[in-house]
Amino acid sequence: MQTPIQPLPPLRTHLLNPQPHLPLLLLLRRPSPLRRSPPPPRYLRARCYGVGGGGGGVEPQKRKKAGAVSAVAAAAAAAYPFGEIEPRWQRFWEEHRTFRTPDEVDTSKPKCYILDMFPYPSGAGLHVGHPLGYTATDILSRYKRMKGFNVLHPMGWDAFGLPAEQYAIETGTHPKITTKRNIERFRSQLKSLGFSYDWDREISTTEPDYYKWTQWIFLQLLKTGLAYQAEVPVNWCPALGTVLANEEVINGVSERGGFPVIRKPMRQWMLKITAYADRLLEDLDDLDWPESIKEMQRNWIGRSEGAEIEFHIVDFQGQERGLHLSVFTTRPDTIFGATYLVVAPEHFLLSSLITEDHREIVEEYVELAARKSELERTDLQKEKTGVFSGSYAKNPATGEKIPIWIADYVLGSYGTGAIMAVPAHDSRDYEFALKYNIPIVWVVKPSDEICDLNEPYVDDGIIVNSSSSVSGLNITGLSCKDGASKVIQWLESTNNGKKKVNYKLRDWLFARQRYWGEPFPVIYLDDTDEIVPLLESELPLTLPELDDFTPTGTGEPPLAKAISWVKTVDRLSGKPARRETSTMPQWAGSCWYYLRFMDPQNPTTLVDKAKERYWGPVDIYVGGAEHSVLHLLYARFWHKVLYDIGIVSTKEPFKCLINQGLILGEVEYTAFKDQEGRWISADSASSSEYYQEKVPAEKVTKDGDYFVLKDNPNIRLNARAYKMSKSRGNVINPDDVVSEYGADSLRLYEMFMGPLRDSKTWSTGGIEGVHRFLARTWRLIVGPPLPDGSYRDGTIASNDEPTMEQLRTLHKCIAKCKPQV
Ligand code: ANZ
Repeated sequence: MQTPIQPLPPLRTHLLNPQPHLPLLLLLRRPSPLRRSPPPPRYLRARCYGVGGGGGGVEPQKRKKAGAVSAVAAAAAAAYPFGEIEPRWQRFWEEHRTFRTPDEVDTSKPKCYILDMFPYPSGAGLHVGHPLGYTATDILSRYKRMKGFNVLHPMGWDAFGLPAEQYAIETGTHPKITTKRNIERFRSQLKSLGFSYDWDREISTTEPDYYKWTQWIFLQLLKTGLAYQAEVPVNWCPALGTVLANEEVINGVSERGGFPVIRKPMRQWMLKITAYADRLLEDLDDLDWPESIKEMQRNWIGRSEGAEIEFHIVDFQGQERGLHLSVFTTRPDTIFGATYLVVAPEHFLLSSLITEDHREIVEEYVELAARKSELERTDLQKEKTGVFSGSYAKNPATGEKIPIWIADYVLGSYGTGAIMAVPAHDSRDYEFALKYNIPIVWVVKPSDEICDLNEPYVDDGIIVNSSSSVSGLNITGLSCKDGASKVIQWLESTNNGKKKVNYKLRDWLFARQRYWGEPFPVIYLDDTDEIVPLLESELPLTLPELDDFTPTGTGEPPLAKAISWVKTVDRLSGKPARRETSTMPQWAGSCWYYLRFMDPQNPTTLVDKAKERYWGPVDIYVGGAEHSVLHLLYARFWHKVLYDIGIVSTKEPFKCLINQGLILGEVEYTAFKDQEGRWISADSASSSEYYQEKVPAEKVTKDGDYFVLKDNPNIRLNARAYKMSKSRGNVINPDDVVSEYGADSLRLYEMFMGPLRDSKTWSTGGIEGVHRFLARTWRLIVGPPLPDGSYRDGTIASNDEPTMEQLRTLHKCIAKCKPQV
């Protein structure tokens, strides 16, 4: 039975400070002093946690669900009534909206916007990896509030996406229902962990009030010419009658059913992210982000400076055929060494290049190449293959006739889809030239000294062998850099080419043939197919209700089944029209959510200008490294577009980025046995005749650097931690941990596991240790349980001045805790 609980008396600093964790722990349980008073008086009296008692307010059989509740954990729980303390404070925070950031804040105070990457509310609920970053940002947020900052620390849901739709296909449950259910579960899980989010700012990308502004941004992209349509290949599965997302295709077959998937061109919405490539690259320099993530973004954008060079096509006699082939090169300085050209098998000029006597063999080759992935084709280890086209080109620098080959190590999707091959200075070309007996001409050497080169020399050096009276070009003796500039000048003055910058980054395919996404705010006029954007006043264009989410079988998205929704009229002309049936990709909603958190209910604008100026940019953004490229690049792109049209005041959305490490499952031990079932030590178990057996942790002990069998220390074991996965059965559910040990134990344990950015292995033993530490802290403040198992009223803390002895102990402790610099 519960009796009223007294307020926690103000804690004396001499009790708060003995250990650095201690004040934090205690303060975590108290609302910020900047905000509200402590909870109403209630009698601080724990239930009986002794034999037969419900530890932490959770029934023993319920706690059992978490796995084997160890005797140690049960005993520790008996001394720390987290099941009473935690929900009480969580209720208090909820009732008093303790962590609400008011709509209007005192803007003379400094601000700190601390953001977690908002989760996709999956059916599986929270994972122990989620609270890792969330706890770190929670600690920071509470700290900053106490330091007098206005803190924005919101949470929401990135809730459009495939799983809810697949579930709808399988069960007929509307994705709206599944999403709502999953969000409720996630929310209650997060609340049970005691995070200090401002729940008044909660948003979901699936709410029409939210996606109205996602659609509005799309309209701005359309207006500025950054959204356009193009024919692009999609993954089409004829057997399933549907277009599949990349992640649904595994080794060329559908993940579901294993049916063949082909690439089929379809008209798709594209976003011109390439127009922002340079700015996306340059502005990385000023960001306080992990260098590895910046490098990944740089590589993804893949900027290459060089030249585009025109080669005239000639016949065997050297006669011009009135055609020319454009190549992209990053080494125009090596033009005198270009002894052949290569075009990709999918090059648009291929059929005009191949001569009749080579047609059959080329066609065969092209067909073979079409079956290979780009990765296979560009693998440096793979033997290079190719076929001669029968045509030649004139090297504009030497005036010489060089052969044109077709080879799949050149990709149709990069540069111009054709290269000038310089075997003396490029390893792939070298290997190819050796194989097909093509001349190799060295035009760069490492230094002035005479040296014989008999392998490709790919570095910079001094240019040799590079002058011609035919073209009048002479770069011999120059450095590669100067040579390249001179060649570019010459190309431009003789109309043979120009300076060119290329990017690996492609425009963003911005459409999915799916139901559960944002509808596009455009219509097509039936008579002319003209695209007409909706008026801003017509937003949001809401998703129509649909009962049948199965694919149409024609490649049309499921929305095509909403016939009365699709059929519409153009407001201005009154002409019959139809709506777009594909939807936006899941990335769309997460591209700008951090802005909406600043002003989540604004009905008239995406974000109020003054609020954006105060809160922007996000000061600290924490999330998994799996988003290091796409989400962060897309969000940066949209932010820059919004900057250009005056919606936001900063060039970048996220000032500081921190990637939390992965939490791996508990270490697993394996031992070897021979055919007779005898143990074999791991260091001598090289034979494949031995088989492996999993060994439970309680049978393992550590001996020096090795893990060995407890009852036979001569047998060494293998120890390894794996990524948590359902199939491995090593997933830890945070709910179980919270009910067994309390939220504080989970949070504190995750913070003590190791540096936030590192990968770490889960250890149930570790959490028990942390839990015991908390229990000790509890006993220090409240005192040990009374003989009947209950606790004293109030705490053993007092307002008395500390004695000299206490102060001495305190300061000795502070000295010990002082960080070692
Ligand atoms: C001549 C040359 C000489 C090259 C030399 C390299 C070294 P990045 O840095 O990745 O941009 N290339 C161009 N287009 C290609 C395509 N579609 N598929 C495969 N390779 C392609 O690389 C640019 C270089 O990759 C270009 O410069 C071209 O080879 C090749 F000593 O041209 B180079």
